[in-house]
Amino acid sequence: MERTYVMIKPDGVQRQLIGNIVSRFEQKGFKLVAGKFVTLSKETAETHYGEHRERPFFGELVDFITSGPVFAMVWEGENVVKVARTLIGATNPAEAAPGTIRGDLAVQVAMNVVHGSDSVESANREIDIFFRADELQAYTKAGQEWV
Ligand code: RTP
Ligand code: MG
Repeated sequence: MERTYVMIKPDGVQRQLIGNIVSRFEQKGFKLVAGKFVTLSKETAETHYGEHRERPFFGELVDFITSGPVFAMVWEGENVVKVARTLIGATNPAEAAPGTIRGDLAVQVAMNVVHGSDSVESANREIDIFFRADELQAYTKAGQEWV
């Protein structure tokens, strides 16, 4: 089954939006298989966002994502990488549709409350950065047959 990496950023944690965001993924029908509350080191942040190393906002992005704890998660389900990105909404909250997480809960591009992997390859890479294999839980989610 497909998996994706989702991370509630320091702004989402500090605004007490963890429950709201986790709820949306649960209600959609995805299964939480791993979660942890961590503060990223500069090295981990630079590895995670490595594709943006040459971008002008890279320094600010790393400073922001390391500024406080994040809530790191792995979600599992059919087509979960793509659907999670749809639930999250456009990168710039000003362009994110109402009903999406960023459309409903954020204003600024730098503080857009949540990260989601952009491809299956990115998801596998990012899950490996944040979780050991034995931190991913296997269990039967009630109601699985309905979604
Ligand atoms: P993320 O990786 O955090 O899920 O966001 P994303 O895929 O929607 O967007 P991405 O292009 O990967 O950019 C990563 C994060 O960098 C910040 N950003 N700032 N100032 C800017 O123009 C700018 N552009 C991007 C955003 O916080 C974005 O989430
Ligand atoms: Mg991205």
